[in-house]
Amino acid sequence: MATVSTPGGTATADVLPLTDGFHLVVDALKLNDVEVIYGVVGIPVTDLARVAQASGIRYIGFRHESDAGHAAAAAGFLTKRPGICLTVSAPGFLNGLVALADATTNCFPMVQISGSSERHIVDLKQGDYEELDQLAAATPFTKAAYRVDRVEDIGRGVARAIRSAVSGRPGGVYLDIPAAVLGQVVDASAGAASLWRVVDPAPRQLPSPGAVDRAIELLAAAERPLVVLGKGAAYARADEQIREFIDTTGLPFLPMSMAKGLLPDDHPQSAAAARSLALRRADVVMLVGARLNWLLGHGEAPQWNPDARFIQVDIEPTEMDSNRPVAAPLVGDVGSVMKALVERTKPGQIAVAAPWHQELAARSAQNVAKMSQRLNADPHPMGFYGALRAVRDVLHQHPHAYVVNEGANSLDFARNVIDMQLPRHRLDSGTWGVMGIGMGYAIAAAVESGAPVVAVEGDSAFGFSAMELETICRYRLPVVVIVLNNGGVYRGDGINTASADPSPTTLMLHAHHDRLIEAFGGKGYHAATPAELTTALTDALASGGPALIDCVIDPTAGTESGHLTNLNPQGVTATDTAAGAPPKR
Ligand code: ADP
Ligand code: TPW
Repeated sequence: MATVSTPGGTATADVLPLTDGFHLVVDALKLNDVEVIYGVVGIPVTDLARVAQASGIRYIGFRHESDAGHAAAAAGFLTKRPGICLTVSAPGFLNGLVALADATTNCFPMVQISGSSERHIVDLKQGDYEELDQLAAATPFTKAAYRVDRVEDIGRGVARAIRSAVSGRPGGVYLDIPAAVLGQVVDASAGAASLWRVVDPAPRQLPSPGAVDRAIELLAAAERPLVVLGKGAAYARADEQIREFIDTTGLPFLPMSMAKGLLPDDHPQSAAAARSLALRRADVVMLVGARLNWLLGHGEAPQWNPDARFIQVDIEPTEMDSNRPVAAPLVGDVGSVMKALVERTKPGQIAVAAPWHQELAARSAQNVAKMSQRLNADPHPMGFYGALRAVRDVLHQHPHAYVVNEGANSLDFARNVIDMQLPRHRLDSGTWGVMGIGMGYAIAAAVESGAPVVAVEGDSAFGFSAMELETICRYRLPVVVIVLNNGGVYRGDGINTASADPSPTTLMLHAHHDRLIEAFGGKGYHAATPAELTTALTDALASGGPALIDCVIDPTAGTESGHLTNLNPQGVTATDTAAGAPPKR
């Protein structure tokens, strides 16, 4: 039976101790090991945050629910437990919903707990304070959505939300708790008895031996096998099993962006520097916690070998065959599947032919040489590569630092330039390519790990969550934000030929983002050369406190939509043409 906290009343012999909905929600969360809540307070959840804080749960108060939600989602990815986001009714709830939907899309476990208005008034649309049918609104964007209508169901609601978020394919869960339920007072012992701890919320899921052997046989017969590691593999925390499988088989592997560091980026079997060749030539591809979605060109030619055969390791059975036929489905959790693969592979059964390794190694060497030319070119004004070389080199001295990354060019270039040594240390815009995850993810990484965080941000991307600099300073988090400032969405040289207004992609060219953090007592830096950036980042990391480096980048650097120009439909009368911009593909 759970112990229960009370709203401050003292029990006497003739008065039964009482509790209420606020305390029961907090007790239920504590019972299920929740340590941090990310949120924004207001009616009707302000007391929930206070009670949580008094109970020892850490409450991190944000300036916008979207950022609190992104933080909760990142916490879910980093800890393999549901990140909790707390929002107020209607507008606050809706602000959080983007992050909840994004968590579902990214397969991160998260629970958004929101207060809501009086049910009977909402349901008859009588116009209550912040009236909205939140359960109905959340349902299409979530893995599961629940409402607690009676105080005695709080324990059940929390248990269902937690299990739904982390079991099977993780995702975003909505838990609606109307104000009336939060304020309802009940007998404390009955309240305590209504709570429970979820047993084994994310049970292991083992593949059948036949399915494992089928995959091994396919790999054994391959001439040019390839393993693709996705963020599901990073999330699974099966680091040892994955390492053992890759090391014992000698298979080349390709990490998706958030799987970087699962095996170190300088691992000899990494095919990252020969990515396009690897995709185009591989004849058997094993996807591990990675979907064959747009990020992998749906597995289709010309990016892929049209005859490639696929093995897919995924906890979600319906993911199989979503894009290409899967010849060897391995439905299960990554840890169990990789362990079974290691156990059932006979010594020497999977051997990678030397020519394939040589082909990949030769292309990698070529591409590394090309990349180092770009990195060392040092144009004036500074371009993305010069800046990112400086960031990469400083981060080599700080392998434990977390890297958060968003933007278009800032994302595409940094993903390739900044190598990772440790699993789950890189967080980025993810499956949807969302701008605005930056400060929320950075805050969660700092809060959950205590380690330094470096957020590499496009100037446009940064703007989406910039006000959370105040949150970073208020909690004195070890976050260093680098704004790659080229004065625009994508580029800073957009031209509007129709009127005196700035072009749609234009932002303030000479903005000093460093002054934003100074408003809150953080340290601001301004860097216009790689050397200045090196000094600033070194100093900022040494200081351990919040800092922002405004890094001036050539406004003509980068391309519209970064590496996604092919997805960008081109209008016939585009007025926002950037002078000298390379033609869109
Ligand atoms: P990426 O974007 O890195 O390619 P995706 O987000 O597309 O990765 O894919 C992640 C996949 O991992 C999802 O299909 C999800 O079902 C799967 N997944 C998440 N957790 C696990 C786990 N513990 N075991 C197996 N698969 C998992
Ligand atoms: C929630 C569309 C994709 S990338 C981007 C936007 C607005 C910003 C690119 O400029 P930035 O980066 O950040 O300065 P860089 O390095 O190219 O200069 N709203 C949301 N998500 C997305 N993806 C967009 C808009 C977009």
